[in-house]
Amino acid sequence: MTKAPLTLYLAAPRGFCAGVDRAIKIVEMALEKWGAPVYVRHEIVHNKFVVDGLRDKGAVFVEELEECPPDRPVIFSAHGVPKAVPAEAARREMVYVDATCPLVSKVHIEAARHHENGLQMIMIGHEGHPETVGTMGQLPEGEVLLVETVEDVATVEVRDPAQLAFVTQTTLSIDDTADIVAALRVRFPAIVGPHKEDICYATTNRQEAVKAIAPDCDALLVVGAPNSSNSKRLVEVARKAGCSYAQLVQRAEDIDWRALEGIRAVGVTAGASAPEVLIDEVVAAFGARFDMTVEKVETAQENVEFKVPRVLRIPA
Ligand code: 0CG
Ligand code: SF4
Repeated sequence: MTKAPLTLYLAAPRGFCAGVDRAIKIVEMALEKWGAPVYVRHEIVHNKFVVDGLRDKGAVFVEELEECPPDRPVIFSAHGVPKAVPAEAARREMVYVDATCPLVSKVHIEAARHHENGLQMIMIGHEGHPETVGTMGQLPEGEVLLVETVEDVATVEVRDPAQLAFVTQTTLSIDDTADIVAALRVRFPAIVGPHKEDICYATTNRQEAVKAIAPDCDALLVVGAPNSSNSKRLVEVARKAGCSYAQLVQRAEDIDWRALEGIRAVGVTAGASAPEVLIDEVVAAFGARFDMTVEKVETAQENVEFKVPRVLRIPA
């Protein structure tokens, strides 16, 4: 049987960002330095394949610090933690390594600075997401108000409109966040905040790359996990940019081939926590079924790298 022709647009940048790369390295280096088990509070990054691989090497994943024995090292995930978590680890005299992405830590510092200046904080983010919990947890309970949508802006009750600042989650939709920030600036003209928002370079670049390919695609697949905020945003961006069939897949076995019957062009990208081997697997699955031509579409180049914490760079 002859295979149908298919153009596969491979977005770039896609996949691992510098913060994810660093967080995974931290777990690997901690295992080398201290041996197994090393505890990790929350999935180090939101990807089952990555987590399973580290578990095989001796990492133990837990949700709360209380689940860790005091005599084993613990690592905090890339998404960040409330201030109370390292404080509690220190109180228990635990060895801990913070794998919070430096770009998330930057937002933590911003929030703390505004608070010190007497400003009430608004956080734009998704309720319950670990990054939002971590950033809000930099300040005392009740000091940060959460805003998720433009509608929330209309109803949020602030102490003093003249004494207000905002920060954002790093993995939001650029366009939706711009609308929320604009609504905040209309309702609270004195609000202080970053020039645009706190969305990171990796989130920005992956969304831009999707926008470049989506209009030409009959379908677009985002390799990523259902709990990965930045990956889910890529699906939404693809749909908004004109590709009505955009889906999140964890790996090739999740692809619904019947839904893809008759397509001539497919887009493939991946969230910041999805390893390249899973993208290769998805591309290979298309190659097995179609007479495929791969076209790489690169909209930006990335050369960001973050060092691992010093404790892991010095010998045991
Ligand atoms: O995109 P979120 O914040 O959900 O995290 P993920 O682990 O998927 O990727 C980057 C990080 C940290
Ligand atoms: Fe850091 Fe952005 Fe990657 Fe999150 S998505 S780990 S903020 S670089």
